[in-house]
Amino acid sequence: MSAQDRRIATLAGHFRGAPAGEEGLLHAFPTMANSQSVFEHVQQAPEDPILGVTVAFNKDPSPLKVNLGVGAYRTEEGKPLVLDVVRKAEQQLVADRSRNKEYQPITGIAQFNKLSAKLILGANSPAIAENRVATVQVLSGTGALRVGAEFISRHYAKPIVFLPNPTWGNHNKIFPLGGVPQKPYRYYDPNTRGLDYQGMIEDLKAAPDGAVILLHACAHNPTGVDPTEEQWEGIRKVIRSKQQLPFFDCAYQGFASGSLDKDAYAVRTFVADGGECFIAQSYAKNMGLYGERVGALSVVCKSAPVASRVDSQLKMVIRPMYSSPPAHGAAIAATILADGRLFQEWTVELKAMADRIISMRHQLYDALKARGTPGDWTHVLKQIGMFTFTGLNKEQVQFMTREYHIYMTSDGRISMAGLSSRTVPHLADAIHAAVIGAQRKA
Ligand code: KET
Repeated sequence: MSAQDRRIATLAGHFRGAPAGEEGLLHAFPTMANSQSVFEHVQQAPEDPILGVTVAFNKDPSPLKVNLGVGAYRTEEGKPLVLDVVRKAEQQLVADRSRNKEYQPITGIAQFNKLSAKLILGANSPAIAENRVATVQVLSGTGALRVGAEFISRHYAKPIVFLPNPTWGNHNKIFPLGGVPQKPYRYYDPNTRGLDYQGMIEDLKAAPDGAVILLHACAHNPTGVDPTEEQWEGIRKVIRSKQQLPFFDCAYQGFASGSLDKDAYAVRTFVADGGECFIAQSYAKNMGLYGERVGALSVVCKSAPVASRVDSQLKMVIRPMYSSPPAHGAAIAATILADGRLFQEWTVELKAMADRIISMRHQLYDALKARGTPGDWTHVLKQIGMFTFTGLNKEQVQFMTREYHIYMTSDGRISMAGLSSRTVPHLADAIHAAVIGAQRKA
């Protein structure tokens, strides 16, 4: 019998099946076909409060439907946008035959890490010059938070995090699962639709010395309410006086004001005082690289030797979690960040996105005024970044989805980046009807 014949004979044996006695025995095992699933008890999980909105939207056949749920930028035509500068960088990468698909280092592309730290801390940052920033490439903003949480749970003496109330809905899942229990601090005042600065300061003062304090670097999600520069100064003083550890979530650099430097203000004032902090950076929104999962985690330390040891321990967190990050998206970002001309083009495209969002704020405000919708809607103009926290309640949101096919999160948050001149009147009609309806009921 040739080697090939032997292989065929063995294969044929597999198809004939096992002898009768053995077969009966195998069927008695729980993971075999004829018994109940070992997962029979598993309950249906609810859809994600944000990404589940897109699931519901996709199922709706109505031509009127608008998705204002997830924070993802859309053009005036309602289409996802791939930045021109991203296409250019991508073409350069594809054309470069010297590139390969080898594994990346555990902490990703070194140049990407350097340039990400520079983007958030500023070109002349002493912390960078002194080599006391440990930066690792991670799976977008979510990955940065998760890796940061696990590092804190392993190496920090006060593993408890205080989160603003309200905050991005994933924060209070990421930190506990990363081993860091969470508590809220006061942030938003529904009466003024602004910052509850006094409440925030009181809660930070009442939090334990050394606690981790999560701060949205700019364009607070979901409220669109940011502290003023004076308020940031007050917040910094309390946090530093209590030796608390600031953890910045920076998912919208450039989206708040249209300027990358302005939106880095809060982070840079904290780093300027020489103290330590964590920074989670995402390129999902500002480069439109959502699905490429491009982000960085920086730990600003007191000295270069500490930063080097922190870097070594970040590797110990990452290696058993996902080994190493994907290459493509971070290579795009690094190409743009490294090339003066591409960087310049990026800032122009970023500003255009931020400006379109601001123009949607004015159009929506004007449309509500024109309809005489009861209430003060100036917060639509004042709030910062991708979202408007409308103040509409869960019932009103359900009404707008049911009657107008407008999809948004149940807390009344709308993504202004998902609106266009074409859909503003429809949204204004829906809000008007929801507000009038609620008044009638009351
Ligand atoms: N932080 C904040 C504050 C944030 O809003 C998001 C995403 C992230 C981190 C994580 O983004 P990543 O894609 O991992 O870089 N927010 C939008 C999308 C989502 O919920 O995943 C949103 O709020 O719609």
